[in-house]
Amino acid sequence: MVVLAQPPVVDQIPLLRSPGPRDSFVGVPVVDLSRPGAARAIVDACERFGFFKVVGHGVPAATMDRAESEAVRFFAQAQGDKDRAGPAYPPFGYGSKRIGLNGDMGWLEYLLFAVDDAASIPDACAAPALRSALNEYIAAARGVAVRVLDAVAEGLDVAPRDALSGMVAAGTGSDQVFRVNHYPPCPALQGRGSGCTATGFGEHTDPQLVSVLRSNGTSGLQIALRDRDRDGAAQWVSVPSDRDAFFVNVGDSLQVLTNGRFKSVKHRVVTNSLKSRVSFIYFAGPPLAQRIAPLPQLLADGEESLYKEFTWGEYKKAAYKTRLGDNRLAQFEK
Ligand code: GA4
Repeated sequence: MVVLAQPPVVDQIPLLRSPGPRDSFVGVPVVDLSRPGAARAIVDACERFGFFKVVGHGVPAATMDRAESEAVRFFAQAQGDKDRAGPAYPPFGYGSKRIGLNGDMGWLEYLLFAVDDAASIPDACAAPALRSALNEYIAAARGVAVRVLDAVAEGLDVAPRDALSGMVAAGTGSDQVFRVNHYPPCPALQGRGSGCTATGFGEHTDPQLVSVLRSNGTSGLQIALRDRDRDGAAQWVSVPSDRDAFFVNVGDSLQVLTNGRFKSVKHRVVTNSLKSRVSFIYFAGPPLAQRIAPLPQLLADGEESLYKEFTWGEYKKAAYKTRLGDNRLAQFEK
């Protein structure tokens, strides 16, 4: 019998040029949620970058630490035990390397959860200690998303102030998703040249309203600046990690609700060749039946929506038919 050697798994993952120290982005807007002026600062950051860092959030370090150590414990298990918590599709659970349903691959393993209205993951989805640590964390992350969306409404002078946060708050039937990503170091890259790294999570925008991310102290997250370089190429910059802060992404739905005044931020994660990265992302999606259209108060006289009408449920269904890096909003532009 002839046994054919499998190509190394890393060969199935798109390689990227490694970010150099010059690419570290010192200009990430920092918003202190506990200070007056936060609403204005958030709107400014959403307009310029679709991305910002949140400090002064009041979420106890213990909540983050407990969730992180339970997640690390989960990923440290034998592969067979982790596989028993999967697959991630359908509907939710443990996944490794495959992202979505259409062939995207990344150098990561993850847990993906549907979150119910009480900000809890389903009972069967994780062992009790992990579930309880994650539920506490998810409730806190939802709180941050609600405060951020209240601040967006305030900064844009939209009434009522819960016009956006009301799509996510408890009791609204919002469509929330939570994921824990683990990016192991990628030793197979050593020897391929210092400029080479693997894609952890390929470039994409998030379909929801906003996403709230927190990671351990390992770098890897990059965002694309709104301005392209002189050759028209995306300018990727590395976001310095901060385990005490949250990072907020504007998603496609908030882009539409602001009629393009905010743009969803393109982002990706590259592997760190030496250190594991663990990140938590809470995706604040509206209820499935929510109509996604520009808030009337944000349209100037005679200004029309740039987008065709759709509900969040319709957008989500369309999103799952796309590849990660696709421009998902393009099919809804007028
Ligand atoms: C990107 C944001 C969230 O991680 C996610 C992702 C989802 C998935 O991993 O299942 C998608 C991706 C995300 C958008 C396009 C589709 C669906 C993978 C993919 C190729 C959970 C989400 O809601 O949309």
